[in-house]
Amino acid sequence: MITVHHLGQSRSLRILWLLEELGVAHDVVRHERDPKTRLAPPALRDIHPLGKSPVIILDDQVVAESGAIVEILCARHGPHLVPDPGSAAHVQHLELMHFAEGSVMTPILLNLYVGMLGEAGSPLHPRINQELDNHFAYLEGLIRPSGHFVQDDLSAADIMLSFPVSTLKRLGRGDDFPKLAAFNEMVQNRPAFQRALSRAGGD
Ligand SMILES: N[C@@H](CCC(=O)N[C@@H](CS)C(=O)NCC(=O)O)C(=O)O
Repeated sequence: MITVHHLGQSRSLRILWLLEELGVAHDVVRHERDPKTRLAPPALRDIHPLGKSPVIILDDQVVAESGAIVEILCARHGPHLVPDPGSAAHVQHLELMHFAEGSVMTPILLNLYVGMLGEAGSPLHPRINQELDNHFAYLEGLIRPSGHFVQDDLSAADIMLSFPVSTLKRLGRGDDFPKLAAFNEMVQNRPAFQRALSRAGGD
């Protein structure tokens, strides 16, 4: 059995979505953010020392880090979501799996935290915006005519990239990257994504 520790309004929704796409039975434990700080509650530290989400319990083993969780679940239950090893698509897929957490999240988080500084953070915003544009323009250029990254159907990289792409709307940049906006729409319209949302408690 798989248990997913899901934090409300967080990137762990990707794991619930993946499990719904794969039709794999799982339990969901929802954790609420502190209403003031927006941080995870202390209960998540009882599950994993980092106190972050997603965390899953898989055969009694605690696994953190979205990319690792997605890879493990695809290897067990969804090899069709990963291009054939040895293919050029597999190489690009691997790059994007890492890009999703390792690159594009950096300017997104900098924007969030520096934004909290108000006026004091203003000297940093031009550089942060440059990097947001750089990373999102790269992703916009990778969307295939099918509306997906890498393959012409859903892949694990689509699932990993869905979270950073979803932040564009909140940044007020949805119209600047129309292919990414359409990708976001496609994700939200998938029945499995809708099921994941309802298992997550609506956000
Ligand atoms: N790279 C990690 C990031 C984990 C992470 O930062 N999760 C956020 C959710 S969006 C979190 O738990 N934040 C609450 C906190 O830091 O207190 C992953 O992808 O699993």
